Amino acid sequence: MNPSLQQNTMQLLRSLLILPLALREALAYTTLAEESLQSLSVSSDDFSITNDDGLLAPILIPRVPGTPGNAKVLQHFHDFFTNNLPEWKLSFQNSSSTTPTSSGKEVPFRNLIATRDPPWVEGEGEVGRLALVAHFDSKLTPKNFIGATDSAAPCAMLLHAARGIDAALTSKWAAIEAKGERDEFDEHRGVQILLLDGEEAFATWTHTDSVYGARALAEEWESTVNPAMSTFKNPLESIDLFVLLDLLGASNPAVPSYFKITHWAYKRMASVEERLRQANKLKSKPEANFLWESNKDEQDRWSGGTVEDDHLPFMARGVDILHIIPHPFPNVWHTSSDDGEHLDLDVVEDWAMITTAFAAEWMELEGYMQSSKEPRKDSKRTAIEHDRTEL
Ligand code: 1BN
Ligand code: ZN
Repeated sequence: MNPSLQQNTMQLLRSLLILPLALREALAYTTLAEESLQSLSVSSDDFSITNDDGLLAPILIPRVPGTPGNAKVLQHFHDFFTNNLPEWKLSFQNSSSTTPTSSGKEVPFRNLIATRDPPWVEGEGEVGRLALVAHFDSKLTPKNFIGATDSAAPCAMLLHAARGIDAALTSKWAAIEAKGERDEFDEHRGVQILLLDGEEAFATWTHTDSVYGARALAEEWESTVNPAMSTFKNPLESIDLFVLLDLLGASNPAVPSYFKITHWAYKRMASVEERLRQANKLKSKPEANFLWESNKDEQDRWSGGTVEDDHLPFMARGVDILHIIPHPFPNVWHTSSDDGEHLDLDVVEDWAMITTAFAAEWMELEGYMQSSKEPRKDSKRTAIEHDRTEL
């Protein structure tokens, strides 16, 4: 058989093998029960704009790529995972590029990747992952720009989500191993936090002056080959869904559903928001839900891809994207007023809770979200199975 025909045949066989899993995933998911939603909490200390021991305050500094502020924020992320989440595997992906303002000098860009996979998964290529993504660099101008919504607060939300699901992942995976069920293929699901550098343009946003870190990472992952016969041939294919948070933390955000292809995922997050509101777990009282476009249909306007951002190099390579960015953008966007003082901290905390609950549902953690190591006995009864085949 000629090599490319052989490759296509292998691809087809692999797709056929994966199909039952994809179908099963598409058919139903288990929501968090009311009791699990009630157990979620967000500490205001984490999102205080002055608490240096919190998640957010250390990011509220200028952090232009290649500057000491950028390195300091990266160190904050590294320390957070090392001190709180030792089971997460950390790696940096480094690149460099000249920019329109660097006078021919190379500027370094460093992305941080934090990954937690089931303990029995050895090596790459057999685990599909939820990627939760935000950029941590700040814009060169205006001088001393902080970028609190852009994207310090989203980064802090992701740290919160990682910590919020960590113990439940440990409990769930330990229970699976104890029951000897580790070979059930649908449990090969991991989670990844991508903190990306160099999203902002240095001069004017163009395809070459923007998303430096995301471009380098997507390129590298596309050419990183997993072992022969792997289910996923490279780390890009391992991404089940790329959830990009950006420009979050201002009052009254309205986030549309941008992509028809991932509208089902948008609806899952919108449902999380609605259930948290019903359970009185959210602090803000907006006129409409943040995620207000659940009921959109085929005929409506889908503006997917028109808001340029870090997802572009991934989307161009076939990754499914859920873009959580408000439209319109916050009033403070790219101004000196995008600072800690202009954040709506109720909204910030609400996004942190929504993101955590969304990740918990994605990772099928119902029954494991309490601090106890044992799954709750009633989890099967209280959780609701939802059909997500329809748009
Ligand atoms: C989002 C936050 N972006 C930059 N900071 C991307 C963007 C740039 C979106 C220009 C629209 C225009
Ligand atoms: Zn920006």
